[in-house]
Amino acid sequence: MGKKHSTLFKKILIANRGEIALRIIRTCKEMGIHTVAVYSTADKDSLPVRFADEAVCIGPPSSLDSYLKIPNIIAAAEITNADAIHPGYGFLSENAKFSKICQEHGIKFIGASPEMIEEMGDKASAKATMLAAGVPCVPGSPGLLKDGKHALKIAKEIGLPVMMKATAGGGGKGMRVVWKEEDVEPFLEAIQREAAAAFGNDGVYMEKFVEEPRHIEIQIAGDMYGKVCHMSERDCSIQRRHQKLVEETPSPFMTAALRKAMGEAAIKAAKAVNYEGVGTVEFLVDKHRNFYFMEMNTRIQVEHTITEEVIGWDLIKEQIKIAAGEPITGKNYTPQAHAIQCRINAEDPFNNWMPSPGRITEYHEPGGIGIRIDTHVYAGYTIPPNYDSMVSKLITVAQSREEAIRKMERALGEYIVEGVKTTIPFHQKLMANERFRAGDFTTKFLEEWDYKA
Ligand code: MV4
Repeated sequence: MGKKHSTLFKKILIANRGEIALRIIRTCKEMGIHTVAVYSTADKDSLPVRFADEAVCIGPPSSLDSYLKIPNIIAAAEITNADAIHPGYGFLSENAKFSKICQEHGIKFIGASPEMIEEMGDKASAKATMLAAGVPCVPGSPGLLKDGKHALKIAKEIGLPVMMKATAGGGGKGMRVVWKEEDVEPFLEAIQREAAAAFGNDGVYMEKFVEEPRHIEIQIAGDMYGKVCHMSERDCSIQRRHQKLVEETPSPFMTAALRKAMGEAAIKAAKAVNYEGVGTVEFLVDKHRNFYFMEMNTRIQVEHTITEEVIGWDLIKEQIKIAAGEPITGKNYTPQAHAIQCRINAEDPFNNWMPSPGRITEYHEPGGIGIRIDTHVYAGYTIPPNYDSMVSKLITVAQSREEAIRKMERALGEYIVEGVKTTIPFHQKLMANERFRAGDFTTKFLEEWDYKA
């Protein structure tokens, strides 16, 4: 796949918006690559539009008519003569059809091949591939469940509680925990129905339910010469309804032995599919430090920043170089510092996380050593109601976890965002929480913690 010689791109179109579009433009500028921003009419006054070399309007505010509208994006790339497209995260970043159409138009998609996206997007087939490659997986059904009787038989074999998951799901969609035998059949039918409607695929598989797991993921990179390396882990256990709120590296739960084992498993996973590009292998980790493959993400992730801060790599630059056919070093990395990211959203954490779009009337960013803010907002900017509500990513990096937390408290205290409600007060409460400070949390932490008290 791709060109064997290492010519970097002349012009990259960024098929995204917000902070990640700006983040990609910044790296392109540093690499001497021209940029094309695409934007919906809701984003005409955005910083990516202002800072890109060229900008093309691709439609009205609705994502379906703009950032997800493949013909408009391809037309923008052709008009501007872009030789590559960077999809960022979300939108078309893991869309096999888009990756294929880019290929057919001779435009390099800076992401996974259509085949890879399809294979990793089908969770049961991804799991079978990983199991065959020797990557630890949660014990469960070999492939899809045939019917209720088959499901009940397997549930009895592995023992309740079990989880049934739609093979086309992921990120928390199309899955249920089963605690009672009599629920196996009706739950299976419900997931099948929901999955058929949501994904056009009613395949469901089963696995043992891992109670109170941590979500720990390994950042990897692979090149077209078969070299793969890992950049250690990120702990993303602080989530609400499958939306990550805080990420950190290293994980407070990590040991040298676990990092080595998980890093090796992630590399095995990437090699099993000849992975090319930067990616993430997600694992569930139980209280005994058993770890299990969960999903593989073939995109740059929101939380890539903390890995950059502790490893010293620009991961967008790596993505671009790998896509252009450059080799990677193949060396594995261990964090040399501690980084934490708080996602600042325009939401009201004290009113059911209600979105709070609108005009930012006053804006002041914290600064000083060890502070990074990735954002596209500014004083006077209006957050449109049409997209996700992320305002910024506030990242601190320090020599120890304790220092990174103290720095985050200091930074949150200096951060002024007025005109919209934000999650800043929530993060302040979290940073002060004893269990958080002790690193004693799982993916159930936010459900259990009464942060309003
Ligand atoms: C699980 C699990 C427990 N046991 N699988 C959630 C998202 C999707 N990627 C898989 N997920 C889970 N799969 C088994 N066998 C618990 C979750 C889960 C979870 C995982 C990571 C982070 C947050 C979570 C919140 C609820 C459930």
